Amino acid sequence: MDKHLLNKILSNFEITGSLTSFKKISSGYINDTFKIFTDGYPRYILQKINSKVFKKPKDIFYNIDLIQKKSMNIGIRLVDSKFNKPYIVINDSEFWRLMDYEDGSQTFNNTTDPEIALECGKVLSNFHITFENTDLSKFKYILKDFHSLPSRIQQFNDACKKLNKEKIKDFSDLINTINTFSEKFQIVYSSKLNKRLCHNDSKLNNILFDKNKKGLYLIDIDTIMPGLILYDFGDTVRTLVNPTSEEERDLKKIKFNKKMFVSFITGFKPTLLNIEQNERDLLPLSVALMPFMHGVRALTDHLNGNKYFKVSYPDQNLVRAKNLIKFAQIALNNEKYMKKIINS
Ligand code: GN1
Ligand code: MG
Repeated sequence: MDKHLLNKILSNFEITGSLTSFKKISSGYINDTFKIFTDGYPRYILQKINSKVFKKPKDIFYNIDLIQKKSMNIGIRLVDSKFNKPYIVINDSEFWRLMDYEDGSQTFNNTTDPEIALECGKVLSNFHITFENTDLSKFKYILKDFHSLPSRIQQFNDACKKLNKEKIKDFSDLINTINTFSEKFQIVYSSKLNKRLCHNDSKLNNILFDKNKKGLYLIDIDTIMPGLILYDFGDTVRTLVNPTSEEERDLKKIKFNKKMFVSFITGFKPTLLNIEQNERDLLPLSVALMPFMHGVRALTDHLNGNKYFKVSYPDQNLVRAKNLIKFAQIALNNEKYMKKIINS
């Protein structure tokens, strides 16, 4: 990315000041993200939406617009383009959006600080209280079957079918684990649970904090669409109670930090008291479901030649898969404990 091109893109938005420098933010697996410094304030976050993943980027803005028309606040402030849209399109297919950068804000890839867990609980609870009783009928499903484990398993099986016998042997342990565990999660898809407006990517590093570590709001708004409370709960908790990130190769470092779970639940109380019993009952299982499903997706992508998630070395998706599936097993061992805390 060069400064000239960035200037060209920025010239399409209503911004204050002019570009002085920029920094690529590399934590996301999908979009291209840049922090933009200008000679004025606010600073900005610029993103190019990955159109291979998001085939209908306009749907993302459609959902956000629905929310904002009801004066519901997601926190994020999109900057209007000079054509009065919250994005611009260049070369016919590249969607770019610009957001105000929250001055002094920060995110965490992993943590063992219970105060942060408490704040995460509050932020996620706040999101769900805000969107409670939202009429979901008008919302677009941005990514079809995004959190459907049955279809993720189907995609995984399709990828396995293309492997030769030698390769199958290399992956036999992981394949067996996936086959054994996937049945445990069927109950999520056979239960008639409430649909709610969900963030659908509520992992720790998508929760924004101010400089004093107070939780602000959820960032990364691409996947806001109807879903189950389990998806959001499971995704936040999996990244919060695990002291290491999903990039860690040393599986011994993967743990379940009980203190973090208790602290998160304290912050999440308002939503916990608000949801139905059948949703509450499955929350502990969701802490295993989400990493399991992400692990299956990462392995599928590895087998397919890393076409979906960004990787910086060839086996990165395999490392993620082993890591995530390992955490899912640990989470299953902690199901009873989580149930006890949730019910207390
Ligand atoms: C992707 O790009 P990022 O990191 O926000 C993915 C999530 C996964 C995550 C892995 C649209 O999100 O589902 O949880 O990687 N998003 C999409 O941590 O596939
Ligand atoms: Mg995302």
